[in-house]
Amino acid sequence: MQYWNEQYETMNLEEMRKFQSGKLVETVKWLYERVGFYKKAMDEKGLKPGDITSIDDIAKLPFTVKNDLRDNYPFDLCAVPMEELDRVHASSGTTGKPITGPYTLDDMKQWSQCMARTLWAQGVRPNDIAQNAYGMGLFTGGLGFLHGAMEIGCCIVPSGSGMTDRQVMLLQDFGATALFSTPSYALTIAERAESMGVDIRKLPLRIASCGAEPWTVEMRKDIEARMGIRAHEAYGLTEMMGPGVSFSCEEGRLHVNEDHIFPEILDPETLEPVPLGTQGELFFTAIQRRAMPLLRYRTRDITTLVRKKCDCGRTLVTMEKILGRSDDMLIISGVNVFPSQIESLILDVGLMEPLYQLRVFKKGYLDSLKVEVEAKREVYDGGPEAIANAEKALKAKIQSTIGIGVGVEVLPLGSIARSEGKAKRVIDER
Ligand code: DLL
Repeated sequence: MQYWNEQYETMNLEEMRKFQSGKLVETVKWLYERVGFYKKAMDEKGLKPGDITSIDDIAKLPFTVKNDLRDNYPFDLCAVPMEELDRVHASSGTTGKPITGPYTLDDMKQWSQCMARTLWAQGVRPNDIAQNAYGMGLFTGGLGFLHGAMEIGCCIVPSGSGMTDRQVMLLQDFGATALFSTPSYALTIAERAESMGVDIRKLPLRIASCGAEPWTVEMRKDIEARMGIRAHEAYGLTEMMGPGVSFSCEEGRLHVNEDHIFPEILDPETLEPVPLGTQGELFFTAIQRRAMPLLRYRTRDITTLVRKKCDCGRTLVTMEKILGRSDDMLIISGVNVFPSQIESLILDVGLMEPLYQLRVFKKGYLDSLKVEVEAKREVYDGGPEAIANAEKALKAKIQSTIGIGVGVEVLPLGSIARSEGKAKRVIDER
């Protein structure tokens, strides 16, 4: 079979809108009757559940932002009592308390289905052996992929993240055909294999499903070439279920599971909808979940929604690759810059590895940027002159493409911390 769930993956727009409308109406009523936060937010707008009759009414609904989750930590936004929950995940929460992701048993089933759709579209089949190198625990990556792979019925090697030498050994000895990991960890594994003298391209591995952090097309191609595989993409966030919100198909386009998670792109300044095909900030409404469905949740992720016939046959709306999070956007000499744009250029120059960090500091009143990056081995082998030339080449490329002057320093081999999960790209010294 071509699709995991043909009915929803190939539904025509009119039917999808009808389906989404029904689910939104149910969800709004569910929340209004059970979650004080949403009742108050709707009352303040003079809205009653009965005012929401179709998905087109979504714009009337209140927004939810990350601080609302913090203020209501851990379970005040939950629509069901704790004893009716089946699972709680949580985001790592770099500052303060984490964001909680509670699920009912039915939410768990939906999540598994969304993940099975993801993996099926990416070519995972029951006879595959899947090494799951996402962090297994509160993070939604490891267990989300586990549930999807269990639905499909392939053989799972739950290696978790870390112990990279062992990951390489397992790839060799167990012969995984699919790898699940963040893109930066896939790269760490590829690099470690190279230094162990193991050629992953000669192993049975054929696909990877990567996500949880922004990565560029250039980075994807780099992983594909080093491992001799096809690298696919998964996108999601703890607040909406974890991975399984959108997935790349064989055409490489990211389809949103819009029968579960309804996407909107809004202008981040005005919070007004932008026309399809225009870049803006992604907002999501969970229209089928029951433990803690969020309305119009502000993700901070910047992308574009596109509704165009996909050769894979799926009609689910597609999103472009995430450019970055608005929180990670830097303003250098008055120009907006995302780390992913620098990543593209690092790889484009052809002399560097996608191992980099961006140091942001104050120079007078203005923010300045220094790109610290590792070069390819042959550049180091060429000595100081080759290194200086590589630095010059990247500096010139950034100046001519983005139009900003930045410092570039090629660091000694091995100085950038290798990622085992989400890579930290920005060091903020302001
Ligand atoms: O990272 C869920 C996930 C796990 C997705 C495994 C894919 C694979 P959080 O830790 O809550 O959840 O982080 C969510 O990570 O808002 C994006 O900013 C970023 N992100 C996730 N997937 C992608 C992706 C998981 N494919 C936040 N491309 C999101 C770019 C991504 N950014």
